[in-house]
This record gives sequence, C-alpha cells and structure tokens, in this order.
Amino acid sequence: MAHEDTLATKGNFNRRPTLFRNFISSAPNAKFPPELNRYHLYVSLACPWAHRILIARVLKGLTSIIGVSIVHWHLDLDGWRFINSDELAQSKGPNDHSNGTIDHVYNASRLRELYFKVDPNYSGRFTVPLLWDKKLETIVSNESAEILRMFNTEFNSLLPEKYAQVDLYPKDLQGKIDDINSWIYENINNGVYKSGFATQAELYETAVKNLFVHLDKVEEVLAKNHAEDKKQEFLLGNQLTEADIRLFTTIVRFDPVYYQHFKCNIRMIRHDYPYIHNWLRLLYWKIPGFQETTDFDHIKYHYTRSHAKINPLGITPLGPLPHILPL
Ligand SMILES: N[C@@H](CCC(=O)N[C@@H](CS)C(=O)NCC(=O)O)C(=O)O
Repeated sequence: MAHEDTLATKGNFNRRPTLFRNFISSAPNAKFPPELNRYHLYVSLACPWAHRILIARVLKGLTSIIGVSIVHWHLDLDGWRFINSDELAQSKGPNDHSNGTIDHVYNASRLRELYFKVDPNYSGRFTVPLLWDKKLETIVSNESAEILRMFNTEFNSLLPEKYAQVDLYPKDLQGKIDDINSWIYENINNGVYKSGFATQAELYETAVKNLFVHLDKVEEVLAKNHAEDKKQEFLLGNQLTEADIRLFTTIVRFDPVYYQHFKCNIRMIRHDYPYIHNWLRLLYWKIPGFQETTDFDHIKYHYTRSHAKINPLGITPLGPLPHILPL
C-alpha cells in the first residue's frame, strides 16, 4: 500500500478514493433493504477504518444481525488473506480471533476473490472494511464513513428500542460532527499514515509536525468540554457520537504503534495529553464495544510485520507495556 500510494505523488502519501458506494436503505423498494442475516462484514482488526464499523456494530446491537469475517493480520503483495486450515486447527476455539478467521460466506482464501466476483476487471485496492450482500452476492460498500452511517439508522426497524434509540449522528450535532470529522480525518486519522509512509525526510517532518498541532487541538477541545462545572467527556459534549469512534481507532493505536512504527514520536498520548488519555481510557474501559473490538497483538503484528520497507526485519516491539493504562 505504501509504495503504490506514494509513487505518483513524489513521496507524499495519498489515500486513493473508495469505489463501491451503495447504501443499505429502509426506504421502500430500496435495492439493499435492511434484513436479518443478509449482510456480512469483512474486516481487519488492525485497520482503523474497519475498527470504526466493529465498534458501531456493537453499540447499535447489530452483532446478531450482521456476521463478520476477519482477515489475517498479515497484508502481503496479494492483499489480505483469511486464515488457512492449519491456522484454523491451531486456534483455541470459535472465539479465538487472534490471527483472524476463515471467510464464513465463501471460504475464499483471499479478500480479492470477493472483489473479482463482483468485477473481474477490478483494478483498485482490495480494502477492508467491505460490506457484502449475501443475497445479491455483491459489494454494498467499502467506505467506512458511509457504512457507519448506514448502521446508525437503517437497521432501526429490526432493533429493540434500546439499540434503535442509540444515535451516533444526532440531527442537532451533524454540522459540528462533520466539521470535527473533516479536520481529524485529514490531519490525525490519515495524518499518522502521512507521517509513516512519507519517503523523504522533509515530507515526514511536515506531516508529523502537522499531526501534533492537531492532537494539541483535540486536547484543547476535550479540556474545554471538561472545564468548570461542565464535565463533558466526549468530543461534542456529553453525548458519544461517531466523531469519538473515528478518533478512538487512531488514538488507541497511537502509543503502541504509530509512536514508534510511523515515527509519530514528538509526544505520547499517555504522558503528554491528559485529556485525550482520560477520554481514551473512558471509552476503552467503560463503554461496551471499544475494548472487545481492540486486539493489540493483532494490530501490532499487522503494522510491524507487513510494512517491510519501514521494518525490514519484522521484529515487533514489545512495549509500551501495558498497551493501555488502567483508568
Ligand atoms: N476509504 C476506506 C479506506 C480503507 C483502507 O484503506 N483500508 C486498508 C487497511 S487500513 C486496506 O484494506 N488496505 C489494503 C491494501 O491497501 O491492500 C475506508 O475508510 O473504508
């Protein structure tokens, strides 16, 4: 990924646009209506974009409505693969997903087989997350920001009230969420990749400095929300929204991976950003959906053993220990 995405841009990392952009919709006659057990998610536990969707799937109570297959943590030149029969035999039971799973729908060996099933001439990247329609045997979407929105609203008619009323993109906050998402995406979610995949020192230095300017900005937002008697804990005040989910998946990887592997080491979350650190631990330790979808070993193996240009020996650093501090 690093190589292809930096080639055309003289060493700057440039994430290419997503190609499958259909929507599940509860509107009458929709091509992709909400249905029990019709859709299947393909994810990597390492990928911050896929991680958004796994969290939303739990928060919205969709775990028994939408199944999941998890790719192996290793990304090679042919893209993502599923675990093989030897690896399956070694796993410690059906709930051991530490290396990934088989493809529960087709038993494919690689994710690319699904892309080719839909378009034999497909020439884009074979990315996760991928939302698959088992009925029409096609891809609904591989754009995480949009899958997140579908999960938020389109399955509500199938959900118990407790989950239907969870709203990660409430009407009155949409403008503010869009605004914070856009600078966090550009400078932080993607900013760590711009730092890590830059192939020239000056480009790296510009990217990493910009990343920390924006982490400082997040720290200010959280400090302000918490100030005086407000004690608001989330990015948009006292309500958890998709903006928190989208930032979480980068911040939880920050000290264990990006700090070292992507050279984002001007400051560390745990030592230098008290408000971000508290917010991170609140989500991880207190709110269902965050901890159970975070697998630090899987995350660390993926980055440190897939990017041969960055870490040619594939030795995974052990620290920082623990990967996340207690509350
Ligand atoms: N726009 C996509 C980006 C997804 C993406 O870049 N996924 C990466 C993993 S973090 C991937 O699958 N890369 C595979 C490859 O480049 O071969 C989204 O947010 O859903």
